[in-house]
Amino acid sequence: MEKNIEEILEVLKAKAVVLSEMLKERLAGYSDINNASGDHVLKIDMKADLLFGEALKTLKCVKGYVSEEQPNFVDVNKDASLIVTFDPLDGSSLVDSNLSIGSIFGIYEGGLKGENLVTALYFIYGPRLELVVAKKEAKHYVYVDKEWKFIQDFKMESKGKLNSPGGTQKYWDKKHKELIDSFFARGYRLRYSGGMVADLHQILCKKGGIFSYPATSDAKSGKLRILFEVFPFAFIYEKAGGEASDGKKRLLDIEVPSLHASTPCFFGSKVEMKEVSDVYR
Ligand code: AHM
Ligand code: MG
Repeated sequence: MEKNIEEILEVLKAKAVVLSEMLKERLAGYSDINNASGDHVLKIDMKADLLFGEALKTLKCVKGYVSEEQPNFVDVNKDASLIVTFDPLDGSSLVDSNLSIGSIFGIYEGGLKGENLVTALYFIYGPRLELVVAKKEAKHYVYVDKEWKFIQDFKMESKGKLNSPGGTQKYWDKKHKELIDSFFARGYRLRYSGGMVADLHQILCKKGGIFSYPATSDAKSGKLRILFEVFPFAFIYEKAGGEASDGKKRLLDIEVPSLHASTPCFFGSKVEMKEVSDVYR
């Protein structure tokens, strides 16, 4: 299985280099398509989806894949055992303003359940192209001189200083607002770009803090999608020594009701995550 995962990683790394070059043109135009979550799809979202999807289709070890930009599961080889889920371009509403965006992947052995996740990774397209890939550890790489160079294993401290609160504040419930306010009252600093890859990557790089995207009165299951965004980051945070929950339960233990389902989610270092669970349980 290890060899097959490496094969998938090599293909995704090559395509991320291609995508990062494509992003250097200002491809901020919209297509006339809405995806399964109702988002208006950018042309570059479709290109990214095609780039990764077509590459996965060439691999014998891939049973199939699900993309945020495709309504259904895509079959590849029925006798293979690995399934890939991906958000080909997360944070694409930031393309026009030239903020960092990313691509997020989960690799499953068996069905699409948290316990079957064997590898999770993301690419971040910022001033530099970087990769974080978690199997046993969460490993951080940078692409320089046509090579992926290892930087570090992420190891979060028990407590951080950053607060990254998602969702529209007027739709937060009272206990959530009090929780977020209490972090600020104790000196936590606001860090929120609107792209979860960059926001969660920053917390990992600074070794701690809290990112939240709660249930709100206008989105009862939150916004972020379990398979494309939440499970991969939950896996990466746990491997980096952090935690990830929906407030009540460990995220990797939640059910997946449908391919495009979303969930409230919290990611962070242990001290902040304990406060989340005290407020939400
Ligand atoms: P996308 O997949 O359409 O780009 O949406 C996901 C993004 C995340 O990167 C980010 O955390 C969230 O949406 C931001 O949402 P909001 O604009 O409500 O703060
Ligand atoms: Mg997304």
